[in-house]
Amino acid sequence: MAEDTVPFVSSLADIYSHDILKAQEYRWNSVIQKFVELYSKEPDFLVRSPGRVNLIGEHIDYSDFGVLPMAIIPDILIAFKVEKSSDQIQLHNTNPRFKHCQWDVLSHDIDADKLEWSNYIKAGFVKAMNGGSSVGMKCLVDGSIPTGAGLSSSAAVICSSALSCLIANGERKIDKRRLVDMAIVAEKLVGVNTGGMDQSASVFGDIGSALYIEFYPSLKVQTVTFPATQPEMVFVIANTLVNADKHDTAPTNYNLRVVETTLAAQILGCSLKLGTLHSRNGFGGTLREIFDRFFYNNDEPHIEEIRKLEIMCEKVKEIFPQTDGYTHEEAARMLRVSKEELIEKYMTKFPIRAESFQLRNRALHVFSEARRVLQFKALLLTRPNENKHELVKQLGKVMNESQDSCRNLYNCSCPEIDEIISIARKNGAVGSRLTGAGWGGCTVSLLPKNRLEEFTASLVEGYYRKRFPGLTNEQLKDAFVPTQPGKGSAVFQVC
Ligand code: NG1
Ligand code: MG
Repeated sequence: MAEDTVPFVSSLADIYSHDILKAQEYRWNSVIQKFVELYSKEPDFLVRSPGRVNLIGEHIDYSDFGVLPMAIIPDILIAFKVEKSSDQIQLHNTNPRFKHCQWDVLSHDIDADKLEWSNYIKAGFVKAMNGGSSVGMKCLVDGSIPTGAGLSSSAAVICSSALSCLIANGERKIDKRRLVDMAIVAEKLVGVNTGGMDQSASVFGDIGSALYIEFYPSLKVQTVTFPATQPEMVFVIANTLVNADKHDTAPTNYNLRVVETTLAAQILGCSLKLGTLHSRNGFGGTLREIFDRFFYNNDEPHIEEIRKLEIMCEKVKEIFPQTDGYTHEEAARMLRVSKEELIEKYMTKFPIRAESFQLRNRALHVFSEARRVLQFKALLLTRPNENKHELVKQLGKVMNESQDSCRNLYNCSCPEIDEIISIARKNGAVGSRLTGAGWGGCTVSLLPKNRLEEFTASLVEGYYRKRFPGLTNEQLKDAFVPTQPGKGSAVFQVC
């Protein structure tokens, strides 16, 4: 089981593995140097929170089903100095794309309709200290996670800003679960009705392990190490370089998926007579709650979880026969409320737009993806002594099935993701899928290490050079993100 409080470290060797230590030391020193140039003082602390790659379990965290991500090396670093006598927060970023800003400690206003980078920092502050920092701070942010790539740059910013604020205000023993909870609510302030996967992975990450994260009935994180395979396997993240913007109001909107799955849960609850559900994501009970209640009522303890999830898929097909979606009127009728009530409750709290709700397909994706997570985890944990080839094949197969479901039932893939995945599977990947919210962003592939070169070359020629002929070699290097599982949030005190 993972440790409980955010570690304070005195050496970067406690955060990064040997092979990347030198490069990170160089980076951290440059951040400190830049801080001194800007503010003519050394920072008191540096905190960091990493991005994550989700191996499997896409778009099911907000339905309260378990997911299997791992923290990655790229991270957000915040260097800061506490200014007790000041009432100002000063914020700089090492990347000139993100403009300097400054605000009064008493007014951490956030306008969720405006996409400003400082909103993410403010949101972390507001939720960490119940209204914001009570001391002034000088901050410098440095990020190495590509933005809009499905690698949780936003969650990493919020986790590290909430953490900085707690420390600046005198806290030293910071419970990881508390930090995760703050970061989840903070992300909602910025306008995304997020699940809890990214924040949990960023805070709880562990060198060398993936994480199995459960949300129901409360947050539980288990580390899962990878079995040795012959040949050795690696996960590779390849970025489509197409931005996935969750704030746009297109029908592909992330918030709409949260509404569709929540509506499906409420309607299943009515049809299966499961009684009043507990509101968990601000709208109503989740599909996970439906699952639990249904089997509790039907008292069938002998059935395996995986089979139970298949049974839920059969129920979904019975209750939602329409394969082409449900209009507002139809959904309202099934829920036994008026169309106006439905719109008021589900469509006004977060930016969203929709002509119809794909209740059947979304619910089928959620229950079947939850099943795939259990299958994937079981494969990782069984460690068979023989037939390691078969294990790898099975892992790849589950990843591919996840991709099919994301594309066909959840409609969160896009042509660029499909293209990378098709090239990847023909050139060494045993499994390849989108990771994160989709609609652009990154893919993750599982492949034998000895095919890495061929795999990379095929994507460079078959995808990057064709789609982005002007890409420099430096940009091309950034298209592949380092993928060893890394440590979660940590604090470094500058002496
Ligand atoms: P990304 O795209 O990495 O920000 C989003 C959500 C997750 C999860 C995934 C889909 C936020 C901050 N994160 O991740 O909670 O739902 O999509 O599995 O909204
Ligand atoms: Mg994000």
